[in-house]
Amino acid sequence: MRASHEALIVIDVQNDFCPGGALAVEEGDQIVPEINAMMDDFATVVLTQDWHPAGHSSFASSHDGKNPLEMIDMPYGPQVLWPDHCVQGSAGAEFHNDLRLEPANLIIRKGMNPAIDSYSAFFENDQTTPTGLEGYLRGLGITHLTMVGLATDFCVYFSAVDAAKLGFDVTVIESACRGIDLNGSMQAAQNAMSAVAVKLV
Ligand code: VGL
Ligand code: ZN
Repeated sequence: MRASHEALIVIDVQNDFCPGGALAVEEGDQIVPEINAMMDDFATVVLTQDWHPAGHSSFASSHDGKNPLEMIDMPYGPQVLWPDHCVQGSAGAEFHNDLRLEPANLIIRKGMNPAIDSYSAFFENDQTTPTGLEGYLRGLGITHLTMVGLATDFCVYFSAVDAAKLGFDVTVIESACRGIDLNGSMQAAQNAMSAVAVKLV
C-alpha cells in the first residue's frame, strides 16, 4: 500500500471511449485489468465520469453543418466537436463493465454544463470553473497523484497538466492509458505534460 498522501485518479474509463462506443479509443478496454490491479495499492481512488446532458455544446450534432472532429470557436477558445458521447444516463456513459467500482472513494462527474466542455478533472475548459476535486484531495492531505485512463491526449492530458500547475506531483502511467491521436495530439500532449514536469512512466 502506498503512503496516504498518494491517490490514484482514473479518468473516464467508460463504454463510449472503449471499442464499440460512440467515441471509441483504440484498445481503450485493454487498460482495465492493469487499472483494477493498481487500485488496491492506493488508500484513495478517484474515478472521473464524462457526463454530458443531451445536446451538449461539444457535440457536432448541436451545431448546424458541423461534423465530428471539426473545430469550433467557443467563448472560452477553440473546441473540437465530438460525436454525441457519454450522455447522462446512457449505457455509453457507464463505466466499462469490468472496471472495479467498489474501491472508489469518489466518483466525480464532469462536462455537465451544456455550454462548456470539461476535459480536465480539475477545471472546465474555460480553465477557471473548478470541479471541486482539488479541494477534496487537499482536504485529505494528498500531494501525489498517479493518473491512468482515457484518453491520453485529451482528458488525461488536461487533468495531468492542471494537477501539476496546482502543485501536485503527477505521474501518468502510459501503459494504463490509451489516446485518440487527432492531428498529432499524442505528441503535443506528451510534450506539454513534460514541460510542466508531469512524469510519464
Ligand atoms: C474525452 C473527448 C471528449 C476524454 C471526453 O475523456 O478524453 N475526450 N470528451
Ligand atoms: Zn466528453
